[in-house]
Amino acid sequence: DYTPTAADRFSFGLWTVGFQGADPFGAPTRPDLDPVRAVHRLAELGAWGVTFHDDDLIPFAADESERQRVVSRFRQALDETGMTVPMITTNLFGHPVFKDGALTANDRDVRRFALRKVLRNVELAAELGARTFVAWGGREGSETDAGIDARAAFARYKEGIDAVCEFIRERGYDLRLALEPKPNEPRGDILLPTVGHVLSFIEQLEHPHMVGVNPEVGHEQMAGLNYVHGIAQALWAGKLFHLDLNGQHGAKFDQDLRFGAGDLKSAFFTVDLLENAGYEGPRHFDFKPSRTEDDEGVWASAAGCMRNYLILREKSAAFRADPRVREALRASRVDELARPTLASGEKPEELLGSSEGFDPEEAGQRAMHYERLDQLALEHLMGLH
Ligand code: GLT
Ligand code: MN
Ligand code: MN
Ligand code: MN
Repeated sequence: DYTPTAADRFSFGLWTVGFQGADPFGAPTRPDLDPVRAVHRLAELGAWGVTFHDDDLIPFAADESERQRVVSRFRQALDETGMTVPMITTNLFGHPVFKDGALTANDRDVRRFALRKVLRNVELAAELGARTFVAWGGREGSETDAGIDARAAFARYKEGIDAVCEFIRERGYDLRLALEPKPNEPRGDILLPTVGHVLSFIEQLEHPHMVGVNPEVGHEQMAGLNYVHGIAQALWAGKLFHLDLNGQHGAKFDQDLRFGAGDLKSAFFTVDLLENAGYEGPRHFDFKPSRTEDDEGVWASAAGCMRNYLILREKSAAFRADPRVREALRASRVDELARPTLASGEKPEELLGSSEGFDPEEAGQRAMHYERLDQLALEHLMGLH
């Protein structure tokens, strides 16, 4: 059966199961969800971790005593259930003060307020033992290029992330940052729109080793990109610190469907990659239960995320073990790509001088046999093998 356990390292944002169903055209369809109840319900379903924005737990306007009361009540729920807090993130998008961004807002006092909010939340992350601090720059962007000096915005973005890293180092916290790309929504255009943009931004930082990427399935797919290739590049660069699993149907608004809904074939190859590449981070779900659902539907969709992951994990293992698949992989020479192009010690100069009797006409006629391989993958996915 597909019952999740702590060893599967499944985690959920409080804002996922707590989503009340408000959208730009309609009011909430579900009542407020008590974070303590969310912890208990998620634990019962077999989740291992819970994640949250500061404001998901502590009301934006809370004073110090309310803050302490809320946090200690939450801690008690963690203790009772054995749930962990692997990741924390900061809400820098909800309050009107952030309507023009946070770390890259034109108004300097807004930037300073945003940075204080982040630093305060870093303290909470350390207090709760989180190892990853996600930064999704949802409002860092613009609707008009006239309104933003984009080069200055990158300088301020770097300044903000550098300051957070410096703070973590000075406090001696065991915490890494993961920047989450998204191409648009809520801003017309968001800075750091894709995995690739984040990877290149990280190279400009003062402490690049402390910063990685938090790629979300739907966000890459909104940009028409291949999520599997995106996380593969992040893994290759040693930068897949965390990830947001969900579902999306192509390039349209951010759907945040439960994992497995949307592009199922991509979900299959996502799980196949994570399970075979030695990814050891959390399997974090960032989805929104549809506003058509009641409380029961919320938990059914959360359970569905984990169940779909476990089913796909089993399908991936069966696919890799199938002798026909192994044969088809060989026929497509997939394993040959792992072999370096140059011989060990061979110089490009020597390559230039060697024709090797290679016949491009003959090579141009070789078939790759991907159709057969892909059909086998589909048949495994459809439950035939
Ligand atoms: C928001 C966003 C998500 C991010 C969250 C982290 S907030 O729900 O749509 O993709 O991961 O800030
Ligand atoms: Mn996300
Ligand atoms: Mn999303
Ligand atoms: Mn979202």
